[in-house]
Amino acid sequence: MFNLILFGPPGSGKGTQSEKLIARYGLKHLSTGDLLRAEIANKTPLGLEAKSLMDKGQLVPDEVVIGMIDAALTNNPKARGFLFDGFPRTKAQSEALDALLKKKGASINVVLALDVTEDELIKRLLNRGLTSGRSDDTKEDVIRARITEYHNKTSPVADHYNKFGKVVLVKGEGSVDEIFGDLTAQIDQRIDQ
Ligand code: B4P
Repeated sequence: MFNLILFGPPGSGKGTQSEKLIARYGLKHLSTGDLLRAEIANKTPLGLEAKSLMDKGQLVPDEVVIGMIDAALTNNPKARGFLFDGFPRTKAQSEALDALLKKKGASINVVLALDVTEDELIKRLLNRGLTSGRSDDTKEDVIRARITEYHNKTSPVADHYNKFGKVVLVKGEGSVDEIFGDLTAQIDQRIDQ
């Protein structure tokens, strides 16, 4: 199995690059943001709880997203590997992920961390908010709250995987294709073709 975490702050290009990476490598894409938005669209109790937190720019509780990932790993026993997008977002989530993968005799192969300045993040997300209909992208104070959550709760995830030498920083500014080229160069060094 080849398991990759695409890491970075909100708006760094995780969703954008994930689409291209799964097409290239045939990995199963697991985006907790997409899974949560599907719950919201289906108006499930979990979706309603998640929406109120997401609209404030806060993270949803660890047990909710860990449960989603656990189910997705169980439901895809034949996957050649997984691309984790927007997960893990806390140290507890990263420890839970390591334990879930260990049960499958697997682990995280690499964490590719997209590096983008804060001004650019805010510009991109406000711009997406003009057309996406995503309520967490329309207000600058909510976007800033998401970035603060990232600094406080999510950056420890990189520290966790850095201890195992698994984090590679990739420039996240430039054209989508240039960034894709840098990401694939890192993956190609590590994946069995
Ligand atoms: P996510 O859905 O993960 O959303 P995101 O981090 O905002 O988006 P992403 O990083 O994928 O967007 P992209 O850069 O591709 O999370 C939303 C919310 O869900 C969180 O705030 C949280 O509340 C909750 N949540 C999700 N996972 C959770 C977890 N594990 N634990 C707890 N809570 C969780 O795109 C941004 C924009 O940039 C796009 O418009 C794109 O077109 C543009 N863009 C991309 N690349 C570009 C480039 N190179 N140049 C210019 N623009 C670019």
